[in-house]
Amino acid sequence: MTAICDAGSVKGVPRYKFVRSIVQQKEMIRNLLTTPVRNLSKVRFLNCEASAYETVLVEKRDKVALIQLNRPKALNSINQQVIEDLNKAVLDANADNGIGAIVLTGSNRAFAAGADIKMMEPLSFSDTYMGGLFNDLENITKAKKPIIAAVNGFALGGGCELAMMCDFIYAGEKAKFGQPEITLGVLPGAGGTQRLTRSVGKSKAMEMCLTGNFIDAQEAKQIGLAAQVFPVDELVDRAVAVGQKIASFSKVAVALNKEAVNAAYETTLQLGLDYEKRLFYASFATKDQKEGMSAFREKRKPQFTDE
Ligand code: CO8
Repeated sequence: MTAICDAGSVKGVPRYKFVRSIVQQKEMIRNLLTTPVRNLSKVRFLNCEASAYETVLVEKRDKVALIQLNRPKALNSINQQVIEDLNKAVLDANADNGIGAIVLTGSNRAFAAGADIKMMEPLSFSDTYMGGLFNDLENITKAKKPIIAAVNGFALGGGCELAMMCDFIYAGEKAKFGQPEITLGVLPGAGGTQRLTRSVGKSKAMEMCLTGNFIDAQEAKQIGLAAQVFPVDELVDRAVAVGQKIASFSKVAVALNKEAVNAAYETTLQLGLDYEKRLFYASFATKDQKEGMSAFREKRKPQFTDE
């Protein structure tokens, strides 16, 4: 640890990047040794680059990219490597014309148990502030293609925040959501005080942030945090099936819908309604609008070309 702290004094290089390299090298080796070969053999990697990611697995299931956080020994806690891998995986899927939706999941035990506490422990204010700790995680919200979070197990702290960055959440029956940062002497730093409040209202968000208490899947659904609850073993398949349904629609229409719903978070009702109307009018400039409406009139299935 002394070496790690000394390394942090190198001018212009945030200390967490040194912590990251040492902790993650160990983690990589552990993952390599513990990942069951039978699981890897089922996985078809996008771009055939199995080594492209250290901490996520990417599987292409027809028109859906299934991205799985894969840091099992640390319950998928999020460090810089996870963020880099996740961003790249989402970016690749977003750029792949054969993909229409993305499902983000973890393991049955943990979607993600938060930011990596061991990596954060030695950091100073200037390390985090000047280094922009975790800023890059927000990049996944720039994807035009929808991202469904399929949450089994723990989604805590940054894990809950990551799930909320996705477009909607499906929960496995045993999922647990929480913002336990208060118990560590900090606060949510990636949307837990903002997205959660907009999602479930002030009273529940405040209770979760101030107590650190977890809520279960049923409560998450009841308060509107999760859209649906599924049995643990069915969750990913159900999320992928919904992803396939979304992927069967015009990609342009899907992206316009996503953009319009997200605008509701950012603006007043009247400005949001005006924005929605402009996007609605813009959809009439697409070939897919003509195709969708003529297919309805001709009583046939539409053939969207994403134009
Ligand atoms: N960071 C690092 N390691 C972790 C984390 C974490 N967040 N969570 C679990 N682990 C590790 C444990 O240290 C343990 O490792 P080891 O075997 O080497 O000791 C291993 O995962 C298994 O964990 P447990 O033995 O504790 O498993 P349990 O089943 O007993 O408990 C819990 C599971 C309840 C999930 C427990 O591990 C726990 O409370 N974890 C911490 C949860 C938490 O406080 N999360 C919030 C972190 S702070 C945060 O997220 C700030 C967000 C700011 C922005 C983030 C953007 C990404």
